[in-house]
Amino acid sequence: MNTATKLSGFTLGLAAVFGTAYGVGQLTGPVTPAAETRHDNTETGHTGGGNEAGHTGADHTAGATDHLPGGLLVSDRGYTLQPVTAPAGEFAFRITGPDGQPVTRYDVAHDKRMHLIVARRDLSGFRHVHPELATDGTWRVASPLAGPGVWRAFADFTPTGGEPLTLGVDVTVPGELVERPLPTPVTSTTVDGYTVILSGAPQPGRTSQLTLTISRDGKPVTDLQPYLGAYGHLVALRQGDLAYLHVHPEGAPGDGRTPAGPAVSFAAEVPTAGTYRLFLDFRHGDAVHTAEFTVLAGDQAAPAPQAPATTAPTPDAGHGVPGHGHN
Ligand SMILES: [Cu+2]
Repeated sequence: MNTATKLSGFTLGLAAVFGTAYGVGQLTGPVTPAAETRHDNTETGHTGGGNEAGHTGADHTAGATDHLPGGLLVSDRGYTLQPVTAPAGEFAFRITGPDGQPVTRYDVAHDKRMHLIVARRDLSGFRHVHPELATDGTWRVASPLAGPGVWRAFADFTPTGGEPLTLGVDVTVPGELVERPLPTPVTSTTVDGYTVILSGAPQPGRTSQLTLTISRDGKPVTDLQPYLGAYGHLVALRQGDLAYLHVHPEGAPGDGRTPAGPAVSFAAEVPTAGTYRLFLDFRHGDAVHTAEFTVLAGDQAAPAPQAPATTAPTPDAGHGVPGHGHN
């Protein structure tokens, strides 16, 4: 019934080649052979714990889940994201730890102990909110799920004594579903009266600089307000499986070299070619605004603006060839 839920168990290498999902184990984790060999990683432990910069994915000795983008797994390294029944208008969940008990101790990262990001499976409806932790380990927040659809909820956190994790789970809000086609790629967008221009293009497997420049009424905004310890926060979601990338800004407010706009730069690395939706949160006028962009990474980005980014077959690449793929 809910086919979207079955998309969550990607194997990264296969995703790059076929752009499509293999069979997955839904809530129990991936069952592909490649993934099975990875499970011993969780048992042998992580000697690299505390290496907060170790998210580049370049270390071949690391466990396989280290190679996966965030957000694809509902359970990883002993930690599991569990939605909890909540009153209407509220969203609640907990994280259980390796001992099966709800986790109650978290490290602060980007000013918060828990970042909850939600988006519909069609990449609409993005929200980034900060739930409150109850003493029993339940996180609660006014529901950010704005309307019917299949949503992906990402919990981005660091359990005290553990490594940073982003777990993801599908949540269905019943009602009449309105499909929203992904907007075509552009380099300029407007939100709440601000114009945001994107320069730079993400390249698979290596770091690219993405710069977002913010203006209002034709004037550069030079008094951005810090938000979560930065002048901007950028989340990228991959179309197709909603792989989650939290991109770190270059520089920080108060470091003596990072201006408060109009440009905010990020070092971004996307794992594969594909279509991504970027969500830039920035704060100005005591309000947080979110600018959204569709971007193409890799060979799909080579030709000038393609019409709908979702279906265009690329004749020189393997995908799109009739009869290619499944058996
Ligand atoms: Cu957050």
